Amino acid sequence: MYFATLAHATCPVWSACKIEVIPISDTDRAASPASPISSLEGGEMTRNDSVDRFCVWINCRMCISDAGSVLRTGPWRILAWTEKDRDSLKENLVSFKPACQSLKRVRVLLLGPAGSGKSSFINSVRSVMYGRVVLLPNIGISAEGFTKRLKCYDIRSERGEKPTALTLCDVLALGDGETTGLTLPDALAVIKGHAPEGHKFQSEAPIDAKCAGYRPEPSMNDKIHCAVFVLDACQVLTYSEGQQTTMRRFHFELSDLDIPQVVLLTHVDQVCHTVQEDVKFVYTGRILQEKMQKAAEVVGLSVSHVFPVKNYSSELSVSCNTDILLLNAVHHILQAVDDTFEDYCPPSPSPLSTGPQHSTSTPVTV
Ligand SMILES: Nc1nc2c(ncn2[C@@H]2O[C@H](COP(=O)(O)OP(=O)(O)O)[C@@H](O)[C@H]2O)c(=O)[nH]1
Ligand SMILES: [Mg+2]
Repeated sequence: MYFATLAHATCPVWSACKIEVIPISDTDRAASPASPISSLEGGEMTRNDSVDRFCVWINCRMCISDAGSVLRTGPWRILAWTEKDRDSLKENLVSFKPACQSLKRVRVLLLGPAGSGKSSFINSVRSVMYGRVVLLPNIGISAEGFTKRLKCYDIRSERGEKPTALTLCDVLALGDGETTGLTLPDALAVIKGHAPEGHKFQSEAPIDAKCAGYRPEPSMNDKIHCAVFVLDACQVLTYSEGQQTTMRRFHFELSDLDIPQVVLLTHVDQVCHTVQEDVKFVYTGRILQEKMQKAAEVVGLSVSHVFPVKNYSSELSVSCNTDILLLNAVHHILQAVDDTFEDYCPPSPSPLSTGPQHSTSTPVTV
């Protein structure tokens, strides 16, 4: 049995690829870094030859890639993909309680350009929990974004059950520059908890004390505890300067307020055929890795803050691996909140605890 890798890692076409054929028996792999026993230049192969060899590789390692992507020796991030893993991720969300005791629920604000998949992410997380694809009337195509109001969605373990500690909040899309879409002052009013549920965003009427339902003194639980930038993997290389400036500006201001932030990269099924077939290959190809790097750059965060997801957009039933990718993103969002609030909230009461007291203040806005 042989294991084939692309030695010419950046080459986007078969004809320019160099294939190395490496023995893959356990003893060989354990003994030393695999050394090729034969090496072929792509130009020497027919397309069928290379496909055959990759099939061998697929059988060996369950890892494939598109032409234009790079075959790697394994995923660059590890996720477990069994139903048991999906169920335990789900259970973790159901039983999640914020480490900061004064925080009853974690309110997550989804920010991003129109059509990036913010509303679909909410539907998808609900779909995962209900075990069936949920159809909410919040998805639609419109240049400036379909969502015009602040709408917060509780995430329940099942329909009719009591909500988990996670609430996902949808808002008007970010625009191109400062004159369109969600403005920074309006976003900050939402984040600080002043904007009432259902508030309709209007560029000519910024959120202020004159708005109906304005909360002058929001409680900690009215505020936003994490901002999630939602970017479309198909668009991430072509977002305009204006869009990129807006996102970096939001990132800068939110960081100043100590609001944890992560990036969701959606539409990953549309950039890689292999991932379209099965999202468990999401961390094996080079194309998506590059898109994740670009997404991190666009916002100004590191790649470790970026999580690829595939939203439920065309299918009528949920699938285990899509669920896992979505739940994994949710897990990291909740962890980012706990990591941030750990420094602001008192620790859980422990009768034996005599350690130093934490600050009881919270992030600037909270
Ligand atoms: N293939 C695919 N389509 C998606 C994905 N996420 C969203 N969509 C589609 O993209 C379009 C815009 O999504 P929507 O959630 O309304 O974007 P929003 O404006 O950010 O709320 C809809 O047609 C969705 O079905 C995804 O991960 N994969
Ligand atoms: Mg929307």
